[in-house]
Amino acid sequence: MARIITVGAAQLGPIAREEPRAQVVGRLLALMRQAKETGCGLVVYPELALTTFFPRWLLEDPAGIESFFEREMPNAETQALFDEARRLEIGFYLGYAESVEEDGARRHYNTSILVDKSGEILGKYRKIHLPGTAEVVPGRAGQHLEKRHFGVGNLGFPVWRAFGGILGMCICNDRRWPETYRVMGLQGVEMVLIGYNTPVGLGDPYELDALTPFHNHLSMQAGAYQNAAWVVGVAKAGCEEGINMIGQSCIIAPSGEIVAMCRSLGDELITYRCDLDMGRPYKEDIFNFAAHRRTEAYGLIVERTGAEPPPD
Ligand code: ING
Repeated sequence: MARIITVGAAQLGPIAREEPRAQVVGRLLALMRQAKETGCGLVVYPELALTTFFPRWLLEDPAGIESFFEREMPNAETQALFDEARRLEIGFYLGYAESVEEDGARRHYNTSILVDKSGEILGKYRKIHLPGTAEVVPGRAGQHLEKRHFGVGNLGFPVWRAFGGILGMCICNDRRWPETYRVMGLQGVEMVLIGYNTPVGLGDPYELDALTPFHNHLSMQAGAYQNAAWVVGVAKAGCEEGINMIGQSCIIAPSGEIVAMCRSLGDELITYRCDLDMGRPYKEDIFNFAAHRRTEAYGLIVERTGAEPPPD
């Protein structure tokens, strides 16, 4: 019997800096209900789906910074999302800023969770590839200070048996790195869920900015095809606090084809009936890792030691 997941990519428009969590959760609930009405068993929200993309600013007041983070999940503001998921019997991926006590210290991560149809958290991922800088880059229109606000994720790239298949997660900049998909691909992943907040550009050099939408899809389509997996990429889009963010959220098949894409820069749901067995012919033939990959011949044992540029 075909293993079908009907997936909803729930793109969000801008979230204002002062927008109350309750108002944002109301938007998420509307998209969840729309997803259920269209037969979805899983809905995917963007990265940092509860707040504005605050790493665009140099924030220095500790209490102000902490106000963008969640110390528990679910919590008072998000419990309604978990309750509705249970009532509707629909799972979800949610990106948010996580503040946690670990080894006696307060740590901060750019996090996503996978929640099943009973409203239980199945799995957690913490963003590993943190783009930008820890310090302000003078003269730049848009700053990108994730290295200042988040620690590097310490959970690896796990996958989970869920929704009838093998699912994995990553966040935003992770999608640009082939290692992200390959580590999950080596674990047999069949669907990768990705939330992103991507400014059209950081203002320099313009030539790269102009290609941001192209690079967005290129990265995810390549990751999907080369690992024979579905990829669901979901944006927080539009002009958020004066910064233009790309949209074009999409659902990508293991063939690398985009099968559904958002057209707006606001809250918008797209859906697709994803056959998890569509990746099988690719995994059994062209990307049969056991039959064709030869790590011992690569020169650098990339899985174990990590490749370093050759010495000068
Ligand atoms: N955002 C961006 C991303 O990787 C970025 C950073 C912007 C990279 C523009 C390249 C060009 O999509 C996050 N949050 O990682």
